[in-house]
Amino acid sequence: MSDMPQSVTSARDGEVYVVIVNNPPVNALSWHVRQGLSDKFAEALADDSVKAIVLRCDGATFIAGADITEFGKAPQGPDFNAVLNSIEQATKPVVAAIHGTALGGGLETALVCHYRVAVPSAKLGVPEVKLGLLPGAGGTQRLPRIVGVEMAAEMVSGGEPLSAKKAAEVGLVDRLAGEDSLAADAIAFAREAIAMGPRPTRDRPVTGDVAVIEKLKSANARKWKGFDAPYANLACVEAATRLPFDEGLKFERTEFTKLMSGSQSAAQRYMFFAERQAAKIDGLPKDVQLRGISKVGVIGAGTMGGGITMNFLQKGIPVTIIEMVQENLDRGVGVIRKNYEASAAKGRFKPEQVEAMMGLLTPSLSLEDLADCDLIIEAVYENMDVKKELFGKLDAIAKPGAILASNTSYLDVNEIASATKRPADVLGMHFFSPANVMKLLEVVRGDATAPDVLATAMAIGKKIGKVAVVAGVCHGFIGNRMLSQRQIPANALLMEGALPDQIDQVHLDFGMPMGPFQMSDLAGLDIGWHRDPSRIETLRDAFCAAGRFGQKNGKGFYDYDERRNRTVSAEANAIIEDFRSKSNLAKREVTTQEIIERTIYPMVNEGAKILEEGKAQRASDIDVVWIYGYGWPVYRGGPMFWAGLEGLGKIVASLDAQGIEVSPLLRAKAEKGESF
Ligand code: 3H9
Repeated sequence: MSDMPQSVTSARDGEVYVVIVNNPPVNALSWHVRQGLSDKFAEALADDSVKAIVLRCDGATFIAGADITEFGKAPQGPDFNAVLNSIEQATKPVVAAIHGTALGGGLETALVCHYRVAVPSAKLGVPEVKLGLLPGAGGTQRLPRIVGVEMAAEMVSGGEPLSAKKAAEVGLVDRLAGEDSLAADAIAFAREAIAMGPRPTRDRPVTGDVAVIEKLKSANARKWKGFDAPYANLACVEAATRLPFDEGLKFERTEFTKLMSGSQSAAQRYMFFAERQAAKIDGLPKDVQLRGISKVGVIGAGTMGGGITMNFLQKGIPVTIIEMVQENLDRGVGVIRKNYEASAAKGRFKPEQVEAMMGLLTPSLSLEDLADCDLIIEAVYENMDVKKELFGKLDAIAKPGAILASNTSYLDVNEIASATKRPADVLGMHFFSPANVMKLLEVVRGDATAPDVLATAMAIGKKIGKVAVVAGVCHGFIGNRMLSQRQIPANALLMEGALPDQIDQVHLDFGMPMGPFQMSDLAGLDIGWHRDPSRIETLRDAFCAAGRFGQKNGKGFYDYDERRNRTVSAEANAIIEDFRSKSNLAKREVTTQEIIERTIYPMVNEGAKILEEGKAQRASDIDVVWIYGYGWPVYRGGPMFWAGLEGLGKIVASLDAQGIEVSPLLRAKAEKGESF
């Protein structure tokens, strides 16, 4: 293998042989790393002058896992498990020296080492479950032999890493090294380990109580609904408690192969890269300089403005929040405090952190107080005239170079920008409610938006923990534009004989957090209502006339109790039936399949139109929007990925049969047998 990259090298420190991995960016276990490990360990073991071995990594991190880009391709290089087994069976003590993140296959590599030394800032975990997988290189069998069944079950099924300190407490790390002296400390530990000798993990007993597995399943039933991987992970840990090691490994292999060949893991691995891809902006100069954002202004202290504000305060960025009347300002600030205090009560913040965050907030009734802000986000009433007037005022107040953003969810950002003399500094930053929780941020690029303004908005989005996606100007941008293509046919289906509960249930079973009518009730049925109960032109008019406004007054498509639990409403269904009977449509049976074809296929079609119009940079960005903004189940990979699983040909045939204008891009891809 003459073209093999030199990603594994070695060094000597007396009787200690040091194996060094260097495979940027994250030292993933690509085929040449496995080959290098195999070669270097063989060399160390064959050399009688070597008494102990240290495995460490160059760069930012210890091994962060298997190389995900190799998954699904023809295998190359030595088998990972074979390499790990040979390390574990080494006749000389092996010490892993861990910094950065030891994740997945990286932690599994550390688990076959006989001892582990880590710097305090290191993190150790098995996040495979988040990729729809399980630690398939012995992790599910070796972890319970080191940290016990309880901790192992929690780690594999949740995927969250442990801090090195915690890892040291539970026996996963044998010694904490100095933050800046890992290489030397690991060598010193290896010298001590010569006397202790090898300690193969496979020979250690499994400890702990297997009952934890059922407890974890019931505690996470809601969170894991629809997912295969958490259960497969737990099945492997359970197997470790009753099977000999090699049998356990076989069990793990079978489960791993099942997950790896299934569509859930394919979707979740796709999303891993989609999320990272979304941060990349097409057509932007590489050397674009970001604008500094050290002070933010938010206009509007309602639900959205307050939620947006919280994101910045949490990252230590001061915010000036503006309202028009004192009472609303006080209420908005009060809600922010209450939310933080509720989080503090749950242990997410210390009380002094709450005070520190609130100390960064400046409430004001005067737009003039935004003069020193670097970024101003408008979150007021969704009305073009109101927004244009506001942006005109901001133009006069904001300092030169300040970024002016609108949180509009539908309106034309170009028109908003035209109200200023600096359209290059204007863009959309569309947050999703609750804005302090939902991870999606649609960054809407206006025709005139300057590259550095766009890049800065994307970067600040990342800084406040959002997954930011670039969208072009169109009604509803990416997410809401597609959402409307779900609501229109859902309403039509009610007129054909389906009931809200039936349609919503199909969406819940699909894995969505709520169906179209639950969402309508949440948003409020009276939005945009003409307020004349005698004028009933639409089903919504009928609901509002009957005083059914949605969750806000406990009555909408469903009835709600004071804890907002919903039940099917006889009254609501009677209103639907009454309205339907006045139409000329005959009532008929509507099937689950029809609900999917009528309400989900048109979303895919709209996504394709968004792509062909260049309003989204790539299909995977659309998927990121739906997963992080609307709770589309990640194991189905977003609407565009899912369309590929469903079959584009099937979707086009159904849309044709429904008389829907099919996107030329969708049709062309279907004809070529492609997916997005
Ligand atoms: C596994 O191990 C299976 C085994 O149990 C069984 C085998 C039989 N492979 O996230 P970043 C790329 S499954 C390939 O932006 P950060 C990433 O795409 C694996 N590439 O940096 C990006 O590329 P680009 C279990 C990878 O500092 C670049 O590295 N392990 C991999 O914010 C930087 O990534 C995991 O699931 C990979 N494994 O975070 C860990 N990882 O620059 C997955 C990253 O071209 N990784 N890349 O966009 C992570 O969680 C984060 O990347 C990490 C760094 C925390 C390591």
